[in-house]
Amino acid sequence: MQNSDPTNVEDLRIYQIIDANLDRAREGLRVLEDWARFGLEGNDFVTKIKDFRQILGKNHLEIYKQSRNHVEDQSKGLTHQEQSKRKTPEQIISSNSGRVQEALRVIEEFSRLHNHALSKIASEIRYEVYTLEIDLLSFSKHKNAEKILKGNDLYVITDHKDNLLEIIEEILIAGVKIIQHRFKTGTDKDHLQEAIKIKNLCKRYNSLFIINDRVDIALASDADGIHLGQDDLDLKTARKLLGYSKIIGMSANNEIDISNALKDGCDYIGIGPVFETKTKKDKKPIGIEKIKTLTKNLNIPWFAIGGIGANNISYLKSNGFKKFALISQLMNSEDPKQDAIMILKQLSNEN
Ligand code: TZP
Ligand code: MG
Repeated sequence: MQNSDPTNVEDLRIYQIIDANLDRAREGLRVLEDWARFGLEGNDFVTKIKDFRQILGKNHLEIYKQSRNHVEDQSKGLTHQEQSKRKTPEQIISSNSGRVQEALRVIEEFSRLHNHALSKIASEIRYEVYTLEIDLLSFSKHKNAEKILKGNDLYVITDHKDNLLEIIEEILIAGVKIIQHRFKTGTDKDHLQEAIKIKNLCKRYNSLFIINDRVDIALASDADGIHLGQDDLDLKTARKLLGYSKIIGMSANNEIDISNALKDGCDYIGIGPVFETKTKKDKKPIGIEKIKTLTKNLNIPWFAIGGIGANNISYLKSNGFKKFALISQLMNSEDPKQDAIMILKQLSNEN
């Protein structure tokens, strides 16, 4: 403590500002910590935030607390109309991170002259909270997408169709929550344009939107994730480019590919073809027994793919398969909505 004189009215006002803002910063951090703990189960975040709170707590000196009420606070209890508009946990994370950052900035400015150590601490934590906010939001987005992947058993992949958007909307109306855009022929411009249109549709129906093969198109269309084959960009590079908020899925059909995918933090796996399929004529089916062996101890979501449709889902389910990805069954359907409803019913059926 330097240059302080607690009998000086000026100083008391400054102490009160610091007292109020230490409370504000600690309260905001507590909101972030509780969401990290109960909402996200993000233990690393919890430890970090707790640490910040404790440092600020230790620096919440008696002289600051004692200054409380020395000056009547005319603005006490005032709320801003934005506060009542907050809805999602992500909005709460953002607004409370902002609150913490602002409070720390005030502490930094007003403690600079009499308590240089506190000013420095406030500045350091403020910078950390900028990163923390982005990381918490990414983590939250990733968790939401993971929940959709875990909670939904039907994954629909697109094909080239003149009325693709109509087909997709019908499927979304039926309740499909995971769509992958697979675009194999055409210009990059057309690819991106179609991707953005589908992404907007998926957003409207709260469904996950995943891009096949192309990390650049996934980024440009702000997709929820990417699906990579073994010959596409490797998972680590894709993760570096996409950041942690995006889902990364992989096609993996043998022990080595599966264990590598798991090691590199893959979010889900596609395995197939289960059966022969016109969509991938050159690929030999893996067969049910081999897939059973490969997935025995797999603890991330996995989707069987290849030749799957209403005619064989029950059979695959009786073999312990749970999640399915399909293209032609819905892309070539006369009534994609009714067919999607029927398949979803088959999947929700316990038998
Ligand atoms: N990967 C393995 S099989 C396959 C892919 C992309 C195609 C599946 O298409 P369909 O029409 O559902 O058999
Ligand atoms: Mg591919």
